[in-house]
Amino acid sequence: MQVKSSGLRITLYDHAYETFAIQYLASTLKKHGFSTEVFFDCSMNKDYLDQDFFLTNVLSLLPDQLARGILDTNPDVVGFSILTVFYPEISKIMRCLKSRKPELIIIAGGPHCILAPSQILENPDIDFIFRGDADISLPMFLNELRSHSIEDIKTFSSERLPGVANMFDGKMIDRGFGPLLENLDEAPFPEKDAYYKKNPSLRLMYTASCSRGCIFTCTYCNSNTLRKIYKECNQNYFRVRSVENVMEELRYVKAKYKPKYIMFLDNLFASRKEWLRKFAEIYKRDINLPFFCETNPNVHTTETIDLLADAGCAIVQFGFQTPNENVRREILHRYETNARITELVKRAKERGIFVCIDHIANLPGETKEHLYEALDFYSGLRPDWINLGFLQYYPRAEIIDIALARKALAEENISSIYRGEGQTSFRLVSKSSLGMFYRTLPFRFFSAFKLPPGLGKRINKLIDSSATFSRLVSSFASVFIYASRIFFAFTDRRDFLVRHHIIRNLYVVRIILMEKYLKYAG
Ligand code: B12
Ligand code: SF4
Repeated sequence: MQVKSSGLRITLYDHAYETFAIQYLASTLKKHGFSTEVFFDCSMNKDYLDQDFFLTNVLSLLPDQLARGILDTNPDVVGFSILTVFYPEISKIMRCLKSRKPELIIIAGGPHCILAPSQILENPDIDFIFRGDADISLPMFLNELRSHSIEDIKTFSSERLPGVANMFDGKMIDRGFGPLLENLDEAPFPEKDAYYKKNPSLRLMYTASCSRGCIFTCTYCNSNTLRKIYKECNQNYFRVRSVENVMEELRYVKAKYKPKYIMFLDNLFASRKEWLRKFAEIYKRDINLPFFCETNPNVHTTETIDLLADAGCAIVQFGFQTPNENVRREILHRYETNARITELVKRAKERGIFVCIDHIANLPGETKEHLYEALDFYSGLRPDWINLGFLQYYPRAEIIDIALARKALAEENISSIYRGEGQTSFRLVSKSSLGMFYRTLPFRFFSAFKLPPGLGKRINKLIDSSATFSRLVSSFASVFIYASRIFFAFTDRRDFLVRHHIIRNLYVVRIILMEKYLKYAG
């Protein structure tokens, strides 16, 4: 079968959030002259899937409704970016697409394709996957598709189809990893119009990316896995755009979309002092909008925190994960000290920045003592917010071996991790031996870092001593935490993220009700 040689139509699917991969690939394909659409699925954020089945079902389009929406764009090729946790959901959409239009070519990329290619290619609905960056390899692939049959392409060499893998004669043809775009300034600015057209509230907060990859070695993180993979190919996965290029984008979007805030979604924002110094000066002068950034404490000092504050940083999010230095070093391979994080948080707060800390619970070998230690530490540190997450195992992550050695995982859990079914969400974690403790943990954390220290300690003691109070907390903690986060968002001017989240989701509700119960009903 050969796809029509001219007018090849590509639709890229995106969901819930604005995915940079899709936004950059869409603009790259347009630059290469391909007719490209983005189908933006506004369903309720699917990372809540496991948290609230009721809301997700009511506020998500069904896979067949999504397939119909995608097919309305009349594509020859449909592309998906797959995060591990979303693979089961996405495969349902693919199934519906293929059953409605068997000749459709389905391609996929993103972390799960890179990490679990053979498991993904077992899915007969997927024709090709892309491993690694596709800024260079996707246009090459589509050019081949313009002039060759898909059966021919399936046998092509890695010179013609770098980074592409597919099944042929029952075997996986693995062509390695896609070449990296070494100079990120060469990428066109990401596609935003399709997103803003569908959900106009998104234009209030422009999301931007100044870098790709990371230099650190955290055992639970994909970026570390990718860094190692590309190192083996003698390529440097961590790349940073020039300040000039970032500013050119921001000046353009400021004039075009008039955003109120900027959200920088890098793994490692401003990892180099000279870059940040230049950024701070030009950003303040030309952009001057409050911004959010996420970064690693190891690349910052009080001096760079000052630069962030001078530039107009309103919210900074530090990956920290646990205050137990041994656990952090031995299990997570993170080498920052508590002294450093304390110094940075203090300085950022003094400079008026809203400080969020990431904490990961349910680490291999975690005990109640570790959690009490964390409560104590946070009650002294007093960040403005703590994002409490529960460890999620991703394929090929080093922490899998550590967890196996410490018997926190069993061999039989591994295949479900590779199938994208290994979620350790709050619901599942709460069934573990520390279950009750974990169920009360969000409230315990909240009491420790947000309430006056004496009160926080008393509440934590009460949870320990009274089974009734503990049950009450575990039942109502999430509602309470959400409500208080909303309260703080509307009383703390800097916390624009949550305010934006609420506005965005109000639009989402309207869009979904229209699409689910009117446009694609029946
Ligand atoms: C920015 C970011 C976010 C942002 C934006 C979301 C997004 N999906 O872009 C926010 C904060 C919203 C976010 C949220 C989440 N994220 Co996130 N995020 C990132 C981060 C830091 C950078 C991604 C990025 O922008 N890269 C820049 C783009 C251009 O590069 P890329 O994604 O690698 O894509 C290239 C290739 O992979 C390939 N490609 C990708 N997709 C496709 C599709 C096709 C068709 C093709 C051909 C090629 C292709 O080509 C692209 C261009 O070269 C990564 C870390 C990382 N190193 O990737 C984590 C990461 C992707 N996130 C991750 C996770 C788990 C999440 C959450 C599930 C967390 C949570 N529980 O809430 C949510 C899910 C949100 C969602 N619905 O997608 C994990 C995924 C792990 C995994 N194995 O799946 C990562 C890898 C971090 C980690 N922990 O290791 N995230
Ligand atoms: S610093 Fe962040 S992005 Fe980098 S390896 Fe660690 S967790 Fe991943």
